Amino acid sequence: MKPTITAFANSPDRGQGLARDMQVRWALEEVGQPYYVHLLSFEELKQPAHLALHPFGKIPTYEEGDIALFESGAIVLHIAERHPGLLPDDPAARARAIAWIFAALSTVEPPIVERSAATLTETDRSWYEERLPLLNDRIRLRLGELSAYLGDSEWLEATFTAGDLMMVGVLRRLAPSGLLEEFPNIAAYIARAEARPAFQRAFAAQLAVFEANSPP
Ligand code: GTB
Repeated sequence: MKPTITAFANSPDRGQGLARDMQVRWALEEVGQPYYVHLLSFEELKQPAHLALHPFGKIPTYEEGDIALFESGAIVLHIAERHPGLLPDDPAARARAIAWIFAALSTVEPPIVERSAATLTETDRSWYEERLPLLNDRIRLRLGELSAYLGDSEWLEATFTAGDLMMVGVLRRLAPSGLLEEFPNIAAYIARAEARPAFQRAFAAQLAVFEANSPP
């Protein structure tokens, strides 16, 4: 059955593929699963129809038959478990790949989200100039650790997995910060992932939505 996902009708990222439907689209493209997209306005996100699907009124969601999911990590893991291509068959390697999904979302992402929130909502506050370097240092700590682990490897484990997909999805949000340039192996890792045909298809699909809904 063809699943339906939700995405922003007008993404605030202006088509950069930074909203989290991108990870879900990318996972579906990696495994060759076609999908429908239900586009929602910000107002619709908070309406009862969507809240019944997503308790926090956000995108993305995923529906397939009697399965209704929210949270990009849970959705990507579900896709990876249902289709070959994003999780290794070997149980130990599979468990490691799943650990990287959690690491991306619960260890690497929090300081990145904190920085994004500050740059979006706190630039006019008296403490902002003092706070930004602290937020950057928290991110540098995680990037340094990730960079040391990655070394010269192509992916986090022996092959590309859902763990890389989620990690790169998180790291891409740092593009405007200038922090990635301090870690050339992480910048190269992101570029490698972005060069994957499945990423390119997912990126083009979300960009097409932005372009279709933008005035010329
Ligand atoms: N933990 C959840 C998950 O991983 O699925 C978080 C979901 C989430 O934050 N969704 C956001 C949302 O629906 C969109 S992705 N927000 C609407 C709301 O809360 O009302 C976060 C996001 C938004 C915008 C940009 N951007 O403009 O660059 C990047 C990322």
